[in-house]
Amino acid sequence: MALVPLKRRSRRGGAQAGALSPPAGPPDSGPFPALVLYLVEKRMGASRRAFLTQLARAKGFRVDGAYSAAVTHVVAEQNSGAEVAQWLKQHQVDPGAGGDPALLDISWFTESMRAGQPVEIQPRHRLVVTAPAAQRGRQMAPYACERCTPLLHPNRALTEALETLAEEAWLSGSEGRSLAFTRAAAALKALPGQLETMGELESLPGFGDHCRGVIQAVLEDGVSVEVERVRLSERYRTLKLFTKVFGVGVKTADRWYQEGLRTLADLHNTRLTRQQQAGLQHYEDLTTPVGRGEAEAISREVQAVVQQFLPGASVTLAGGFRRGKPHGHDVDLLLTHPEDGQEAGLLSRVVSWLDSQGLILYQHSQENSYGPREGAKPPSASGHLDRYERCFSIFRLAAPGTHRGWKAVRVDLVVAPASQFPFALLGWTGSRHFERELRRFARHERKMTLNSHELYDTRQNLSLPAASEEEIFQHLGLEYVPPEQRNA
Ligand code: 8DG
Ligand code: CA
Ligand code: CA
Repeated sequence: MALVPLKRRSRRGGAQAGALSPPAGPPDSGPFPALVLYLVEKRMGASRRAFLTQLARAKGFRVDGAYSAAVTHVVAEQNSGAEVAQWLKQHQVDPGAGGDPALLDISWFTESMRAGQPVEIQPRHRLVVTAPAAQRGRQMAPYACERCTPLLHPNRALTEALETLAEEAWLSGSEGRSLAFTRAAAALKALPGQLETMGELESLPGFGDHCRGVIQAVLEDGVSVEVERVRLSERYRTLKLFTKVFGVGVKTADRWYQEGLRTLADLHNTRLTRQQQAGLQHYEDLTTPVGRGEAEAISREVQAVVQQFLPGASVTLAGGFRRGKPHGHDVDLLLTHPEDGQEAGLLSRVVSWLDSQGLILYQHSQENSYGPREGAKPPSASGHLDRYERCFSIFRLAAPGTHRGWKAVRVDLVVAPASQFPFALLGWTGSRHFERELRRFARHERKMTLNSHELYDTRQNLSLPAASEEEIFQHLGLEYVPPEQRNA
């Protein structure tokens, strides 16, 4: 099916008929005179709406192009009941002129088309209109990507306690448990005020008994004994120490711990990869936070080299710095060029040049493995990591005033073609939890798969293009969340 770019589609909304919008329906006639259908264009798209309209009319249904009080059945695809109700409120041409149409999911429509006549409306066909958040005791939206999460929030002591447990679970290989603590912490980060009573947790999603217990302890005693025990435990401290070495994951750190290794000095007697050797050699620098000024200096340096090899190409600072963090553990830079394909080969030239100037202390590159056939099939829903050409490196940044005159800084360089850039930017801005929640929302609420390359609609079997992050949120039916509010 041909795809209509989102921008053109969304301007042609609903009641105002556009070039592709179906004209107003015929007068009451045909085999089903009691029925007047209206198809909601939002998320269905103009071309699919036109196609479905034609199909229904060919089967004798009356389908109106404009919404009016005559409409008896409103059919929507991938919209919640609340969204359709809201849409109707905005597009009511003649308020109060009667008309209490059934709000139906597309499943009712497809079953009716198959039957050649309107099928009886079952509860599963109806879109449920839930009360707006304000009427439900200000229940917080369940997905982090539906909320604003600023960098600074008033519940730091509580979130740090939960995040310690999340980290401990992650270091123990319990991803599910880790995620539960992370989700609870993320909800607290979105609260505008300080949490003072246990009762306030009722409005937050994702708080099980364990999380509640931790919160209660911190609220009542100032500390959670469990959290303090974790913080002091030898295993937790050692695994944290080891996983901070560039190139060391949980499995390796755990193995070293089992083998009795406890300090960085112990690591000198074990076999290390080239990456881990570099990580150990520059441990102190790499565990010292990178300041925004340093990140911007590196970004300018890379921009100058990029321009030299490919005029018109750009460098964008992503990751935590784009979310407004003043410090980070590394610098994430996205390279692109306005014309697809021009960016090919750029990264290796840039890295070679920087290397030849002695500006790179370590690097390993990965080629782009996202082939042209890849876009035709849905990307893996669980695949967190993308397939862009990239370079994981350690830069030698000039640091005047320090005893050596330079500092080692971790830098990730990623190259994305312009057509995928908004997806890469969204994916590499983070936070990691915000990204995970976006993908979970896409999958469960929209039957779409999102990754750093594309958004794929599994119902329509097509990839939804986007020229900006805003358009990706629009495709997902989410309100736009600016980078500085993605600190979940
Ligand atoms: P920090 O450096 O300020 O401590 O934190 P951050 O900037 O938020 O985290 P990060 O570890 O640098 O990751 C930035 C984003 O990049 C994060 O949302 C995950 C995303 N990302 C991808 N693909 C890949 C990948 O292949 N590897 C890594 N490490 N991160 C990826 O979209
Ligand atoms: Ca980063
Ligand atoms: Ca990074």
